[in-house]
Amino acid sequence: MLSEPQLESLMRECIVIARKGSGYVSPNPQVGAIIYQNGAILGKGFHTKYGEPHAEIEAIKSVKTNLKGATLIVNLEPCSHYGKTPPCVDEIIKKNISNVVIGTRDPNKLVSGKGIKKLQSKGINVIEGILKKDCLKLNESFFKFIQTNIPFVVLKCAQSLNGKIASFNGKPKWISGAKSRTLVHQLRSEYDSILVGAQTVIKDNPSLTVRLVKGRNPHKIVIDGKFRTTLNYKVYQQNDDKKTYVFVSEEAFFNLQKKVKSFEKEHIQIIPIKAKKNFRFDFIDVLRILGNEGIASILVEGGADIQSQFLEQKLADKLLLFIAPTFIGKGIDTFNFSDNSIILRNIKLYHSTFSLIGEDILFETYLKK
Ligand code: AOF
Ligand code: ZN
Repeated sequence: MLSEPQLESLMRECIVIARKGSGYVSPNPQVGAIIYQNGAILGKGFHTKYGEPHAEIEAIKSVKTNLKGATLIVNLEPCSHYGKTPPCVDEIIKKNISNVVIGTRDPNKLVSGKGIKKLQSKGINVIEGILKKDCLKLNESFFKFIQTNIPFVVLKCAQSLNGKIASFNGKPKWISGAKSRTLVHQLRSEYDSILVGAQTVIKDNPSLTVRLVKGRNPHKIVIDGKFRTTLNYKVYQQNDDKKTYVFVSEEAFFNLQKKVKSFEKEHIQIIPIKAKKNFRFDFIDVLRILGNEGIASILVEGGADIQSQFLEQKLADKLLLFIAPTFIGKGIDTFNFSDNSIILRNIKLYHSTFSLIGEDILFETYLKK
């Protein structure tokens, strides 16, 4: 049998090939599979697109020789259910594969543990937990969404050294460097959707599309309690089959029916939400609706009010804070909390890391629920 470092190295490669499906497989997980025998990799495959064959099937298809005695390495437990495709375990058994090495169990109730049990019942040797942490991180959106039907929420902010996202005067300007901007476009191409507030649409007029890297566009979501935005903004230019949702207060929805109709004519979905004070929402209502739409992940790109509300309402899963080596004069703070305690004890962070992206610092952290 393969040694632990060998298994880890093969699993690392599974993760690399799994990522090729990023942006196309959601709400399914990213999965990569490798077939190994007699000291060599015989074949590889990954889940390429939602509804298409699973990684294991692609890997098996890529090998023309007999697989008796071979080892299959895969970052997620092979499925045992009939979904859009038949069970992977049946194909593994049929091909007489002897060993299956797994990164993590599949949290999908239809599969969890059952895939492993079925393989073992046929005498297949199963090893699980190889690079478990990395495999969990690879599919963090899927893991949350399949268990809760609530999308995985990532807050992305770019600020100066003195904690500002923009100055009071002057045109909107990129604060972070070129490398960070490219990375943000990469993230847009990976997450299912991007969310911004009306204030950001009006002030910055962003397109919220993917331009700096090759990849598909995300769905667009605008939070606009008073329904102030108009069709002229770039965010409402439709250039592919991706959807645009605008969440407005029930009050604005009923008072501005003509405007609602004009948006709907452009295939933009206007969704009324019961608002609280100052036209603010309980974001869980928004997340539930988006979850039912099959949106598994959201990249929140601003502004300060929206980001702060996600944190205060404990609905963010992860924060990506880009810090550029620059100072901005009097301006808008990155966060604008309503709570005025010295320390917001309600917001708890874990797994914080720092990295350098060009000249910027990227602070990445997770939020405890
Ligand atoms: C695997 N390998 O490559 C993937 C798996 O509707 P289906 O048939 O595509 O099934 C989707 C479910 O299958 C998904 O929720 C997850 O539990 C599992 N995904 N499993 O063995 C794969 N993508
Ligand atoms: Zn499968």
